[in-house]
Parts: sequence; structure tokens; C-alpha cells
Amino acid sequence: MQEKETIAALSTGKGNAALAIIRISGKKTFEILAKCLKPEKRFLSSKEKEIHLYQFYNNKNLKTIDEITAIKYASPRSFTGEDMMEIICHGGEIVVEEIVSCLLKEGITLAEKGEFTKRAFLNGKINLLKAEAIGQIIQSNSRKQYGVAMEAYGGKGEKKLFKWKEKIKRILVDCEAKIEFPEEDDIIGGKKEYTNKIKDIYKDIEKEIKNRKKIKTVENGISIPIIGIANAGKSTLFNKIIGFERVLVHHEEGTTRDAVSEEVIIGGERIKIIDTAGLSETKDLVEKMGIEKTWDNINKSTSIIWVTQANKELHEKEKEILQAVKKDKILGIISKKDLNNGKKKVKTLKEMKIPYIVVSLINDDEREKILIFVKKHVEKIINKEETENGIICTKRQEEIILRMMNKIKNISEKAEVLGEEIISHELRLILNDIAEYVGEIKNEDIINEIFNQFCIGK
Ligand SMILES: Nc1nc2c(ncn2[C@@H]2O[C@H](COP(=O)(O)OP(=O)(O)OP(=O)(O)O)[C@@H](O)[C@H]2O)c(=O)[nH]1
Ligand SMILES: [Mg+2]
Repeated sequence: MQEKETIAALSTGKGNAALAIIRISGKKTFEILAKCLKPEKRFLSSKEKEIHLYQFYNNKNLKTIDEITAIKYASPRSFTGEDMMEIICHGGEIVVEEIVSCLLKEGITLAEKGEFTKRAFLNGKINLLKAEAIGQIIQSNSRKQYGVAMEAYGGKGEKKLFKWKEKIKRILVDCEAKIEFPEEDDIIGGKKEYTNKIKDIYKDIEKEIKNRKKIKTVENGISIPIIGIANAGKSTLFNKIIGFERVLVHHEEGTTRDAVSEEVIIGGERIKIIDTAGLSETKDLVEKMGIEKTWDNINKSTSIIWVTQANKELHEKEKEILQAVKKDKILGIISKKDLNNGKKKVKTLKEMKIPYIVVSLINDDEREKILIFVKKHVEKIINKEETENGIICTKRQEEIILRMMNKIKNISEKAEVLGEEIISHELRLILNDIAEYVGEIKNEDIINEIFNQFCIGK
């Protein structure tokens, strides 16, 4: 194991919370913590993986910073493989800052992004695929993405790659035997036999690429803008969906001028809901800028929520929306049911085959109905039918698998005309790709890139 600095960082999220966890890892962990924890004797005699109560104090002015619990992990039986501590303190931002700054004054360095996991990887505690899976579990934007990451964590990708590797190695043996004994078809089997095996692997790899495509649609989260003419009730709906009064609501037209977004979890998916400026004819320059943004949001999104009033005729601007957006991308919300039964609007939406609900947005009971309506649609977009999760969970992995797929496609298509020398050369290159995929070939730049995508404290 290499000698490295001792590092510390907050591992739980930023902001005030009931509790926070600060992690420390490296050679000097115990030596430094002994200077900050009281009673010192308790700390020194504590066994690894036991949790104890301490006073964390500033040993310069002897003031207690917090009452904490802490767990010792002795190398190599820790997450990073080094000596480690986990401190559980009160989760106030000031408390956390005080503890971390105390640790820094004692000679500990602030951890870089993903540095704990990187050390775990470099110390052989986890392999590259597991490290990437950890990153994905933390960053998941959808259940599907989380499902893939969890399976990757459990070693699914590794197993599959190992299977491919073994198959390719066997084909390579056949192929190379043919180079040495070109006439002995009956002993080794003909070219057809191993090209069929290559085709099978190709199909398997292609399936993985297809699975990946499905996940990519939800990887960055789904955004749904709320669109409509001025005063339709968009901001009222926005507040209702996100569950608090985030934006202003007013009976004057043009209340919302800028697009405002919040993330919500609906049906286990992270969804960005965007409130937008109402579409209207206006001379107001700022309002016009807001409307441009609304159009931008309409064009960028895979679906929209269209709010239209039960008590109003279809407006010219609404006809523009209906022309610009495919009907199956629209979720219709007919608002102001308390003012009018909305029969006319219902008829219009039915004719256009737009799914809709009729609601009163000033009625508190309607929230659940709205959420269920949105959830159903979201499930449709992300194509929740039970398909296999696949093994690819990062862009890096996807690039390598694509590279492998192209090589193997080339061999399987041209196997009849390609000589065994070329085929075996290509197969060896694919074995190299596999080694890179599972992290057997260690490239420092790539490793740094992977761990840079993690958050600090992980
Ligand atoms: N009676 C009734 N009033 C509603 C309903 N929904 C919204 N309103 C009222 O309609 C007015 C406009 O609501 P907003 O949510 O500000 O409308 P908006 O679409 O965001 O309007 P702009 O931001 O101006 O484009 C407010 O006075 C709301 O209280 C509803 O279902 N019933
Ligand atoms: Mg508004």
C-alpha cells in the first residue's frame, strides 16, 4: 500500500440535518483523533468496529465542539483499506464545519471528490466496476438506473464480461490451431463453427447496447414543463405538484415571467417540473423573453403538461401549442372545475386523444389525483415493461462495449473472407477491451476521470 495523506470529508449531504457523518482515512487517523476525542482512554482502548460516545473538542482552546459517536476501522478491514474513522455528529452545518476545520488544523487534508472510493479501488478493496456502481447508486435519477447500478454492484457486469472473455479465448484457440494446422478441419472444426460462436457473442453484446439505450432516456432525469396561456393556473399547479408555495400565483395575467423548476420524485422517478411564463400577445419585453423560454422548454422536452381552463374557449395560443407538440406528448389538465364543468374542453381533448383530468386547483384534495395522472404518463415514457436491466451503467462502459461490438460485428460479417491471422488479431484486441472494461488495465487519466465524477466524501 502506498503512503498517502490522511484525508477527511463530510460524507452525508450538505445543509442542516439531524445527523452528519464525517469520514477520516489514512495512516494518521488514530493518532490525530486521539488528540480530539475525550475520554482519550476510551478511544485508545476501543476495539475496531465498535461504536462509542465521545466529546469532540478543540485541543487548542479545550472547548467541546460536539458530543459524537465514532467507529474505528483498522487497516485493512475498512472501506478504503486504510485506518479509518467514521464520526457521527449533530448535522448542523456549523458543527460539521467546526469539526472538519479542527481536523484540518491537526494535519488532515480535505478529501478530493471520490477519494475514499478511489483509495478503496487502488488498495484492491473493490474493483473498478464496483467503484463505478457505487457512483451510480448515489447519482441514480430513476429506479431503472438504480436497478442497473445495484446489479452492477453485485457483480453482474463482471460475470458477463468473464463469460465473453472465456468464449473468445476458446474461439481464439480454435482459430490459432487453424493457423498452425490449416488442413485439419475435422479435428478442430471448420471455420463455420467458430464464426457461429462469434455471431452468438455479437448478439449478446448488441442486446446490452439496446438495454443501455432504454436507460439513457431516463439517466439525466425527465423534465416536464407546465405550459398554457396566461392565468390558466400553471403556477398553482406547479406549487401543488411540488408540495409547497414556491412561486407566485395571481389573478393578473403575466404573473410568471421566468421559467422556474423544482425536482420531485413521482412514482420513484426524479422529475424536473418547470413552471413557465404563460403564452400571450404581449408588448412587455421581459414577458416576451419569458415566453421565448417557454417555447424553448416545449421544444426540448419529451412531454408537456398543458393547463387549460374549464371556463374558457380554446385560445389561439393554445392552438399553437397543439400544433407544435405531438398529441402523445401532451398531458392535459383542465383547471377551474369549480367555475365550470368543462364539458366543452373535455370534448375537445377527447377528440384529440389527449389524456386529461378535470380538476380544481384551489381544492386541496386534488393533489393525489394529479400525481397519479402524471405518474402513469411517466411510466409510459420510460417504458417500464419488464426488460432485463443490462450491465452497462456508465458512459465509459458504454464506449468500450460499443467498440467491442463494432469489432465483433466486423469479424462476424467478414469471417468468410478474413484470414485466421486477422481474426485472431482482432479477437486479441477485444480481450484487451475486456481487460480495460473490468479495470485490469489501469490508465491513470481514466481512473481520475471516473472518480472526479463522484461527490466529496464518497
Ligand atoms: N377558481 C379557480 N381558480 C384558480 C384555479 N387554478 C388557479 N386559479 C386562480 O387563477 C389565477 C391564476 O393562477 P396562476 O397559477 O397564477 O396562473 P398562471 O397560469 O401561472 O398565470 P401566468 O403566470 O400569469 O401565466 C389565480 O388567481 C389562481 O388562484 C382553479 O382551479 N379554480
Ligand atoms: Mg404563473
